[in-house]
Amino acid sequence: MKKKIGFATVMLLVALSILSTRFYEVSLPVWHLLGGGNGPDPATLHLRGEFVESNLGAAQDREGFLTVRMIAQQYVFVPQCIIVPAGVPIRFRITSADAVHMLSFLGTDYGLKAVPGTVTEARFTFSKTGEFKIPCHEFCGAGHYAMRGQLDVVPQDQFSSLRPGERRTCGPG
Ligand SMILES: [Cu+2]
Repeated sequence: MKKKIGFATVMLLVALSILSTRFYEVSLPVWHLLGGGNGPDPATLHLRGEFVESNLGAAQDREGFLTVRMIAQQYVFVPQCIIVPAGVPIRFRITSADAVHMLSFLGTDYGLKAVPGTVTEARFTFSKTGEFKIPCHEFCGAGHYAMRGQLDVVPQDQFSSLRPGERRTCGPG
């Protein structure tokens, strides 16, 4: 009798561990509630907090820094096209709405990892003006190879002449 209970307990524990692993893989919001992230909840990024749509793209922050906020999600970057001035340090803050993504700014040495539940922050200065492609370099699913954004680096005076709304994105919308 004792042996039977022991076996049943072990089987129950095995079943629970398999179930919880699956849960962990498919349900990031649950993982987040359990304390797995130190940043915004991937499930509500668009609804509240720092990464709501009106807050994305380039904007001057209170300290006078230019901050670019972005979301990476299967299989786009939001905004898809970002515009920044050349020659000034730019603070990037990025998170992911789903899987881990890796942005690389082609033609520069810079890259950024986007992790769900976490905000990655970095400061970059782009010395050259031009258009730089931003492919995803971390396999993130079926559409990974088509996942690419764009960075437009423009002269400082051109950027200064843009209205705040025009600094959000250089793409359509
Ligand atoms: Cu990817």
